[in-house]
Amino acid sequence: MNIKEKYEVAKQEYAKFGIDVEKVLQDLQKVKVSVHCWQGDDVTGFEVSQNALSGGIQATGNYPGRATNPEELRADLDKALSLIPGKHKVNLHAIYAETNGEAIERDELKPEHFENWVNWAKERGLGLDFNPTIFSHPKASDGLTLSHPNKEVRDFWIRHAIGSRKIGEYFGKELGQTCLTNLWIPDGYKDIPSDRLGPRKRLKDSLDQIFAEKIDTKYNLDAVESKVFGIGAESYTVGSSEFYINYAAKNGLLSLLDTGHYHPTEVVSDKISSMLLFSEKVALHVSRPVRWDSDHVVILDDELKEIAKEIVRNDALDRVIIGLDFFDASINRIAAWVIGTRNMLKALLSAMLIPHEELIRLQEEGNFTERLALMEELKTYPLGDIWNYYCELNNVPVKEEWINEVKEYEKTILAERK
Ligand code: RNT
Ligand code: ZN
Repeated sequence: MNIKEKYEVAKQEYAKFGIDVEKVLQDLQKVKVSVHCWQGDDVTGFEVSQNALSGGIQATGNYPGRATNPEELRADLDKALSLIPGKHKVNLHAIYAETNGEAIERDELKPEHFENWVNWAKERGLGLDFNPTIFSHPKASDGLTLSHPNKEVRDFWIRHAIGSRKIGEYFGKELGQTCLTNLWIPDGYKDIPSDRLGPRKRLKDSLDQIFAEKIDTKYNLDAVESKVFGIGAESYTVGSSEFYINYAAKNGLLSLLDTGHYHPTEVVSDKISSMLLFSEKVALHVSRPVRWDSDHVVILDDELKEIAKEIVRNDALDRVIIGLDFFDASINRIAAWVIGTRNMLKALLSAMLIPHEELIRLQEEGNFTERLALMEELKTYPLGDIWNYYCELNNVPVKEEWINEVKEYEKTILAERK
């Protein structure tokens, strides 16, 4: 049987539950995942005076072939995107600005420094998302930025964050797709603080200044990303979950939930429904924490599938903005993008192939035996046959065929890099 024939058989299996697989594939085709550019170069960026990665995050490994300039990074993204079904978005950080060899301070960055990215995205019909880079910088060297006791430091980062929102607005206008501009800061303390309120008050005040100017939400949406701890900031994080959820709710911003930013027994899949009850939209950074916020490549594990179920089951594909956030420098970086993004899409497809109404009914009736039995049986339904056909439809490699393409690219392109 060929791919199409297997698909036709699999389709019948799902039709038994009243699932219209053709419609499922149309829905999946509309999903845009925001693919983070920073997997391609270990969160390095193109600044003239390069600063080591800081802020309590780490990319470990030294796999050869890292992109070291905008052309290489875009070529690598092109390669990765050619192996992923669907049309997606690319997520940029301020450190990926192109300044023609001129040292431009972060608080001086303007839309013009992202013109090449915009032209590249336009040609491909991609959307762009954005992030101010509030780490890896001398003004963040003591681990404090927007909550810094020194007003000059705060003001510098406030200016950068305001400029970033304008860059987001520019992306939205130019590309006809709303940009999500997400703010994350590393601020925190290694050891037990003697004042928890003061820094949070200062952060609140900084955010008030950053978001004072309204930007048309057709072009730009603002999100704030919380965290529980970082390396070197183990005892206290200024921008905690409670801080940002309250701030976002009160000020009409989006909360961004990163799957690596909670206590290990807490899961983002359980948070989505609560967020959806109180906010129009919520944003995600899908990552894979291994023992800590390690940002491993996303795999098709239970939590990823559970997150996808929450989005699909609650009819929230247009309310949950899905972004990826991992950076593994120990494996081929293009493969990392392909694996993580294909898995995100597979998880969504898998969620779309579940008879949710039936399972909800069983729960309502208190029939937990059948609920569990059916949920377990569904795990071995022929998802793969549907996925393979979807890849074929999208003219991207089926199954592991994409690996050869990455190998070839590694041999001909990456191996030539210094
Ligand atoms: C850090 C946050 C943040 C970064 C990126 C590079 O813990 O997750 O989102 O990973 O901005
Ligand atoms: Zn994140």
